[in-house]
Amino acid sequence: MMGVLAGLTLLAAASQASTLSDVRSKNYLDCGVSTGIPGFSNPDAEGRWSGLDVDVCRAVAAAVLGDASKVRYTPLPPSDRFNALSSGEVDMLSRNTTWTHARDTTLGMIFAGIVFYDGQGFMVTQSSGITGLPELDGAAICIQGGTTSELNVADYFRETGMNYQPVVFATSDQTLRGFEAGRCNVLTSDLSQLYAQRTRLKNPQAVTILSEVISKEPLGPAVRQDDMQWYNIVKWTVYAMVNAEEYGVNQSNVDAMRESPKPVIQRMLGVNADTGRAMGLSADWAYQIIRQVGNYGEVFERNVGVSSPLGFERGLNQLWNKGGLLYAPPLR
Ligand SMILES: N[C@@H](CCC(=O)N[C@@H](CS)C(=O)NCC(=O)O)C(=O)O
Repeated sequence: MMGVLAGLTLLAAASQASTLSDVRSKNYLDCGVSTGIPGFSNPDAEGRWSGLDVDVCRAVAAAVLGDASKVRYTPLPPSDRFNALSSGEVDMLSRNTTWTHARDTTLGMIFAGIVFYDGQGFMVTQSSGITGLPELDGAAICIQGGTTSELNVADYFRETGMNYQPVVFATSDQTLRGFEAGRCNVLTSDLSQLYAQRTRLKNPQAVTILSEVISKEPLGPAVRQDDMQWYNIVKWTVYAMVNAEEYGVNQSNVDAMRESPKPVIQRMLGVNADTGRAMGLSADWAYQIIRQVGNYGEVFERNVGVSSPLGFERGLNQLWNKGGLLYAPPLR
């Protein structure tokens, strides 16, 4: 009897998903990204991906495989992204995806953190003369289907009693081309994506991004619900990047910081503690993230910050002790 029970327990354990061992045996991470949003996940002419969401994939690969370059990127339009995750086609999603209740509870997936606090905004042609939300009444609005943007705009116009004409496209490229071709005077999406799309316009001077937002769009990576170990790995990868910024550890000083007398830094860098073992990782997992990819602030500035083409201020995406919302639980 005992033997049977023990056998069953083993079977149950064996049938549990282990994304970590899959990723280790493939020796690369499959990361689901967008089809192309500059600053977030975007391929160059040689097919090399970069962006804030891409750096989250790279950070997970650094933590798990010790090598940030061991990532395969799968470009996913909004309508395919959740199936790609639940079917196992990708190991994680890191793709300007908003954390919502329905996505967290009905799709077999779970969000592992927030890497960009965003909100839905509107980009308008200057020739439309629109300067604020009340003037959107009656407008034709270009939107990408399968997004929270499509749902929020419907809520907003119902709530305000205004009218609009949705012009819905499947890909971001089509949405932008539709806007450029005059199918609509207004394009709505997350502000991050509007700033990104504006850099791709032939004449960026001819548009304005309105300052108001109509929603909360917390963007972050997501994993499948059936693998708590993997969930912890992705979640703590994001937290390690935020904690590293808070403790002043960055790509250029991380080696010197191994000599820091501060216990919190020693622990984070695996100098005299092993915070990796309980997640199935090596003791230097966070060191590898910081050395190869950087802390959150470095990743933000490089990809979307004020001196990047997108030009975002930190705003809500600043650390909690500098007036923003980024607050990572302690690494201990
Ligand atoms: N954050 C929103 C919108 C995300 C989204 O997919 N936005 C479009 C607007 S530009 C996009 O990224 N498209 C890129 C693509 O189709 O690959 C969501 O999670 O639904």
